[in-house]
Amino acid sequence: MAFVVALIIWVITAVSVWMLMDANSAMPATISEMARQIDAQFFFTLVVTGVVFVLAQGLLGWFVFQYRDRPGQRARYVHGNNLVEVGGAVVIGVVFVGLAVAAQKVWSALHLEGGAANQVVVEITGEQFAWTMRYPGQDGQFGETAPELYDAANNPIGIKPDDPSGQDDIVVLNELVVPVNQPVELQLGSKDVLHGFYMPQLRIKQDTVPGLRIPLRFTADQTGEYEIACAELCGLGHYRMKGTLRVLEESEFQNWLVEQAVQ
Ligand SMILES: [Cu+2]
Repeated sequence: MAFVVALIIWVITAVSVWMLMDANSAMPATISEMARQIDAQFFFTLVVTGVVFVLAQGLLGWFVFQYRDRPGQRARYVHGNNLVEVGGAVVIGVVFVGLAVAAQKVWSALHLEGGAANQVVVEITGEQFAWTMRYPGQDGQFGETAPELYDAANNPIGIKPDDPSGQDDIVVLNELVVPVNQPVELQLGSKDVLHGFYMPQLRIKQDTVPGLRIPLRFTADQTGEYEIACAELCGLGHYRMKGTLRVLEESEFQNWLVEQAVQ
């Protein structure tokens, strides 16, 4: 009986490892260096914790079998071992702090290291149930906005008509267009509730919060069309809150900007 229990533990362990490896290889393709670094970070964490998981479950099964109820063997009581307990806690602490410190590099590149001279800035505002993208136009300045000017059909984010820096702002619904191999800074916000701005191929998922502007940076290195999803259950229409990320060649991107400005 003890052997059957041990076997069940080992089988569950093996199936878990197989499922995680399978899920890991089923990730969508990456289109930025940062996305690949994030994947590497996840994979490293998975390997470290996976090895510990297999060792711990293997030992558990072995103990179940080894110390089963059998004739002539009396129960043994252990009242703890300070060295093993403190040592275990220290090793676990070092592993977790080490993984967290290693991940800071990617995190800070995503959130803190902006300001490249040639960066494209796009403001993104989530609302039930759409994404509004705004480009600052020729002057590089976003015009001021005011909630009382919200007008779903003509002025979804309420740009003040009398602010000159807002007059050339380009507003696009549900479509984020960026040039390839050029740094992009997003400024994420929300009009109503929490939304989750999610671009799977860039491994970027960031909640948008009313009243906050959250910066995010990425540089896409492959042209193409990719999905943008809302990753935060934000209301009845959540399922249809999606957009498209289009990564274009630099010249195509400039043409697109000109086309948008004419409209
Ligand atoms: Cu949403």
